[in-house]
Amino acid sequence: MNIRKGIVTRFHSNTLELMDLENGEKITAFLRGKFKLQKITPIVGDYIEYSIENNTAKIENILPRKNLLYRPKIANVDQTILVTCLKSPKVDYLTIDKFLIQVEKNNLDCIIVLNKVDLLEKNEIKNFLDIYSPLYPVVLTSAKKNIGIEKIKPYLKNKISTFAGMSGVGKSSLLNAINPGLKLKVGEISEKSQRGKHTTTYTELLKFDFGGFVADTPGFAAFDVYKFKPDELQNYFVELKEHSIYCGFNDCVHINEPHCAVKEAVENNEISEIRYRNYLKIYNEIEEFTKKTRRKRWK
Ligand SMILES: Nc1nc2c(ncn2[C@@H]2O[C@H](COP(=O)(O)OP(=O)(O)O)[C@@H](O)[C@H]2O)c(=O)[nH]1
Ligand SMILES: [Mg+2]
Ligand SMILES: [Zn+2]
Repeated sequence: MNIRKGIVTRFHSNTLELMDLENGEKITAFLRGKFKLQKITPIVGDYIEYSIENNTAKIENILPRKNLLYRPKIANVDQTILVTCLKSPKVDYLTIDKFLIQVEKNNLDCIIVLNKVDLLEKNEIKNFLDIYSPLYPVVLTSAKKNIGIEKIKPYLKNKISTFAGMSGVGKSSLLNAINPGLKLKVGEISEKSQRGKHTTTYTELLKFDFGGFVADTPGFAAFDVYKFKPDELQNYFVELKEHSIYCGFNDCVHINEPHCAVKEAVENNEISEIRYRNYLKIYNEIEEFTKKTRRKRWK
């Protein structure tokens, strides 16, 4: 039997679509019964081995997963491109930080794309860069004016990426600018339809002509931060984590403790005050959320 390697790109009711990793051919394949017995199902992003007999492709093996994201389900993601804008729609730094926390929680590499720079003043761009460029690679773009598109491509090449960010920031527009053949619908509120009331949606891996795959969905949701424990939160602010090893107390959460290296770093402008305040806000939001759900459980 001739065994070949592929990657799962999409699901249908009884079959799945895969792409042969050597020749890029798109193939519709059936699952073997053994997967049902083993209760393993391949998901989008899975690297698999398949065979072809009598013109029928069958999945033989699912190769070990590097990781697994859940909203929606997708395997083997290398990195997230966090797309944001600041105006139209207005996105605040708190929302951006909630996305970044999810990225860190899932241990993904992250590139921040600030889109719609055509709508911004120089000082608005500078403020953004002052906060985020010490922490993550930042690319400035305008999908509308075709600015910065070439700078994103090297990050995407030969990787599996997900595009995260609020609805309307320009994720689909950017993907179309990066690879015109993708023909993604612009102006569609995919985030809403994912919750699945009126339209059935699906995750699909799309291939870039220059190599690499992308899903137009994040694999996580910003509101999932409420499920974290408050003292776990600091691990997902990269610069807090870095400074916290010098705090006086091992279990310092950088709020009221003395000898706190994080608070010192905020005072010395080594940590952005905006980021630190967002940390406090999210910390409090998690505590409030935990109290509320506990109260509900007692009723
Ligand atoms: N001014 C401006 N508008 C943009 C830019 N990129 C996208 N848009 C517009 O923003 C809206 C939402 O874009 P879309 O790609 O659907 O966002 P998505 O929900 O993140 O996929 C559309 O009306 C786009 O034409 C940009 O760089 N500048
Ligand atoms: Mg979209
Ligand atoms: Zn501290």
